[in-house]
Formats: sequence, C-alpha cells, structure tokens
Amino acid sequence: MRTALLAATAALLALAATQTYAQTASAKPDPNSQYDERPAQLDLSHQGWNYEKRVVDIPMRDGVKLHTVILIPKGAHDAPILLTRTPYNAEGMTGGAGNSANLAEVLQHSDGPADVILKGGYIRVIQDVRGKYGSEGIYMMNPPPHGTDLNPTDTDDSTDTYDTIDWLVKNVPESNRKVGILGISYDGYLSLTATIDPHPALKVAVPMNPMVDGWRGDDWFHNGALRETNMTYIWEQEATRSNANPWFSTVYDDYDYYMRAGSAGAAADQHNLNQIGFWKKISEHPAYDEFWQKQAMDKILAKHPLKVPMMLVDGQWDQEDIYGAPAVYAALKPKDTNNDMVYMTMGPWYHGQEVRDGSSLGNINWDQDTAKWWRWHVLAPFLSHYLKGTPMNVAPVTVFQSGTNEWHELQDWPKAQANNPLYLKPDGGLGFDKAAGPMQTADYISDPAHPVVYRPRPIPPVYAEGSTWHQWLTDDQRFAASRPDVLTFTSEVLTKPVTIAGQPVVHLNASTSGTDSDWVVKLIDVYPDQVPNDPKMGGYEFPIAMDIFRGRYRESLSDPKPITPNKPLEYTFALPNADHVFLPGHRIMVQVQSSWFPLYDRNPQKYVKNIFFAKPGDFQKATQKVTVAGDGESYIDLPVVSK
Ligand code: PG9
Repeated sequence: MRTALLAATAALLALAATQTYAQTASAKPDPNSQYDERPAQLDLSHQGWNYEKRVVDIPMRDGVKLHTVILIPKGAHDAPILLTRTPYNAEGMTGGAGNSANLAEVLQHSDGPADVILKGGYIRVIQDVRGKYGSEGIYMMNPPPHGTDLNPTDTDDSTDTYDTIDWLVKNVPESNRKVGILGISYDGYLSLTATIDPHPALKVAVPMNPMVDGWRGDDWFHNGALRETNMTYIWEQEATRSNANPWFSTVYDDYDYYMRAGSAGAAADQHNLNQIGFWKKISEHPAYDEFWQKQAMDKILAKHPLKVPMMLVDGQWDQEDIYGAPAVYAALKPKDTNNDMVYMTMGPWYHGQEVRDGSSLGNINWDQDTAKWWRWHVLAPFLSHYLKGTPMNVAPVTVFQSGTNEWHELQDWPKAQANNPLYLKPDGGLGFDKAAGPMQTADYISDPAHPVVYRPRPIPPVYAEGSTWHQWLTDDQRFAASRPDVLTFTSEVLTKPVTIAGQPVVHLNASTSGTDSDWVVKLIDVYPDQVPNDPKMGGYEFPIAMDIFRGRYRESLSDPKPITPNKPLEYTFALPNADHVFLPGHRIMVQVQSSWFPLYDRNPQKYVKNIFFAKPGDFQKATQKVTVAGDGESYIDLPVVSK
C-alpha cells in the first residue's frame, strides 16, 4: 500500500517538477503511519565509526524546525560545541549519503577548519538555515532584523541561533554547554547575526570573510556597480529549497552571455529570473537606499552591545567579500574599550582560503602555508581559550604583510591612515611629488561595446568546473595595460621599500563626455623585469588593491545624479585594505579604466534612471579625461608606514 501510494505521489511530484518546482508544504499526519517501516528517528550509530552522528530537527520559537547534524567524537564528554549555520546543505557538508566512518574525512567537506576542530575534540554541529534544504520555513536572502519593514516576521537568524543553542546545550549531554559559532561567507554573516542578543552559552564567534554590506563592497555591488555574474547564485539560492535547479549556462565565455544580453535586467529576463524574490528586490534598489543601509551588518552590530568575543577573518585578495570583516572591525572597535573583544586576522587569501592550503595564491608564492600557520597559532588557541578556558597569547590584530611575507601582530588596525598622495602624472608618470606646469589630462575613449574585461577571455562562468575565479584578484594586469582605454601610470624603479598598511583612498579628478561613468582604479606592484628564481614573474603586474566606483553616486550614494559632461569632477573612494611592501627593484603602478566586464555590468555612460533596465540605444562611447597636472591633479592617498 505504502509503496503504491509513494509511487503515485512520486509520479505526481515528478510531473509537477517538470513545470514548476512546488515548494512542498509539510504533509498532514498519514492515517497509515503505523504501517510505516521506516524508523521515526534513524539511529546512525555505527560500531566502526570514530564518531556518532545525530540528525535532529530543532524547533524554533515559532514552531519551525531546523534540520541539524550533530557529530560527536566517540567518547566525548564535557566537550565544547562548534556550530555553523548555513544555506548550503548541512547534510552535504557532513558526509551526506556518502557517510564515512572517520570524522576527519567528514570534516574535510564541512567548509571549516577541520584540523583545528578535530584536534580540539569539538562537537561539530551544522544546521540548515530556515527555508533551505532540510529545514522548514520560508527563505529570505540574508534576512534583515525581525520585526522591521524589511522582515515583518517574528524571527531572524539571531533568534534562530538563540533557539538552536538553547536546544543544543539542553540536549547534547556530551557537551560542556559552551558554544562557539564560525563560518565562511554567508555562514560568516550568520556567525555575526548570532552575536546580536546572543544566548548566554555562546562564548565566541569567528566570522570568516563575512557578507556584511552587499552594496558598498561585498557580493551584490561595489560602490553601486552591479556584480551581474552573481545572478547565477541568486537563481540557484532561491529557485528551489535544495538548490536543485542549477543555472544553465548557454556559453563557455561569460563575456558572450552578458554582452549579447545588453543590460543586467535583460540578461536576467533571458533566464526568467524575475520570479525570484531577491532579484526583484535587488533590481528595485540600485542605489544605497534604506533597503541596503538597514541590513548592513556593520551598522546593525554597531547599535548593539558587544557581548561575544569575535575573531573577524579577512582575505586581502578576497574576490567575494573583501569589504565585510574590516568594516565590522572599524564599526565595533570604538566599543571595545579594553581591546579584548574584537580581534581581526588579515591573511593573504582568497575567499575562505584560511581553511585550505595557504602556500600560494594564483602565481604568488608565499613560501609558507600561511593558512595552516594561522589555524594552529591563532585560531586554535583563540577557540580553546573561550571554550575550554586555556590561556592564549593572541594579538588583537594578526596581519600578513605581503612583499616581506611576514606575519605581524598589532594592537589595532590600520597602522596608517591615507597620508601620502601618490600623484598621477603626464606621460604615464607616477610619484609622490606633484607634476609641474599647467593643467594636463590623460585621455581615453570608453566604449561599452568593447568593455575592459576583469580578466583575460574566455571567462568561464564563475562556478564552472575548473574556474579559477578564486584567484582573479591576483591576475597579472599586463593584459589590461596594453589596451588604449586603460591609463597606466608607473613610478621609477624603487631604491627603498615603500610600506603601506591601511586603505588607499582614490582622489580621481576627471571629466567624461557622457552623463554617467564608472571609474576603476588599480594599485599594482610591478615586479623587476627579471626574477631569476621565478622567471614567469619578470615584469608581473601584481594587483595590491583595486575597486570600482559608479560615477552617478559621486555626491550621494543614496541619491544618484547625472554627471555634467566635460566638466572635471572629483571622485573619492577607498580601495580595499592592504598591508604590503613595494620592494626595492619594484615599481608602483596605477591603472585607470571605465569598465570591468562582465563581473560588473556596463555603465551605458548616458544617465538612465535604473541601469538594470538600460536599453541598447542608451549605451554610448565617452571621452574620459583624467587630470594629471595642474589644479586638481589626480592622486591616490596611500597609508604609508615608511618610505
Ligand atoms: N559570499 C558568497 C556569495 C554570496 C552571494 C553571491 C555569491 C557568493 C557565499 O556566501 O558563498
């Protein structure tokens, strides 16, 4: 009976699934449940395993149950819990159907510091967030605080984490009733939300590469320029509860898909993305309006008391969330009066590399496994101190200085404010002294029909098999330097090291013949023409800090305005944090351009109300003139420690 009933149900669901993915509601009790041959609670204990696995559905305060996997090292007692909450499939991150007898193997897939967790004897808990995979409830992307116009429900990830921890400390007898939370990226954002009105058993948080402000500099925009290739993620994240419908790519080279489509809105339409709630929200909020400001985690956290010690982890070449960790650090540091609650690590890593091998990044070799060193010398003692009461000697800030390739332990960050103007000069010059003589400009034609690419073509879809997306921020920039629509300024060969440690700030003085424009500025370390022990690095143009600014937000991030054509105007914006030494024999370089495609959508360079919906006829060439001498000479203000 049950088999036939199941088969019929499966057939109906399969049929439904071909047209739409019905989000199945929880079924009412089955009158024949006494004949069900499946156990009510699957006992996953196995003789040969070195851990015990429990899978439970934890009830939240509103009755919604969240699917939770608990991994307990065999023989554990009085063990702290390390919790990760995720929208990326708790079961898949804990062995899934491919269960393993060995906890070490299972943890390798859990997107966390497996070695530290294993050696520390922690109980590992991973939970699906509300609305995803095995958990019940609705799903919102990074749910804003509950009880607000952006989230009118009575719950959010802070309340769900509180309820989860409350259940864990009452129902996992092997624990010492102390909980740490950690996670990367979205899971890093979730680690931050846990610290708002935290459960008293939450003793420490390690938000790694957290999503913090999706408009200023994390996943959705950078200073108003849309990261349009992330529409694939939005589709997969919200089309189905278990990401069962991947974005189907119709091209090998992403350049083709987004160029042929025209605007981001048109590219989305081709994929029927407008049925996806978060895409509708993002396309309705192109400016830094209240929708974005009210959910910026640095702003939210700044309004709450500091109750949970945290170690923020930043990757200096984080291709996804380079903004978040330093922004939270800056927002919370003033509240940390004893300098013992808010810690930060800034490593030479791509997004999440701190839990993997940190020996190199792209073509850049650090001659040491920077990630392993950090896990054993910083993360392990940090977690143990708060969860087991062991002593620790961890500095408030641990930062890797590239160039010298040394770790430094600091009392705070940054070491220097932007205090040394590096001037763009005529004939491609660059130096700490202003150019002589009357006003001059360096000019180029920016043509949206031939945008500057963010890396050499072909550019596979970001998450395609074999994609090297994770390393693009370290790509050699010579591919761009040779383009006529990229301005390149280069210093003399350095005879002394120039050390920066903070955020460079761009002061670009430029005119455009259009009424809107993007400005991309790159601070680059140029290697000597020959590098004997690594010949391929000869002349390498190694990006140290790069970012984009959408010109319509020049006066206000929330209230865009057309640009007056052909009038030199100043554009001021910060580049990502860097701790770097430009060594003797190297040169400093700055590149300026007006597109970074297809990662960022093209600016039509004609002011339209919403660039998501720019029409083909809106896209126009523009003549860009950057001031390189005289009044208003452009410069990058460097946070110089020594030169
Ligand atoms: N920060 C990652 C991401 C979020 C949104 C779009 C694309 C990537 C992540 O959570 O994996």
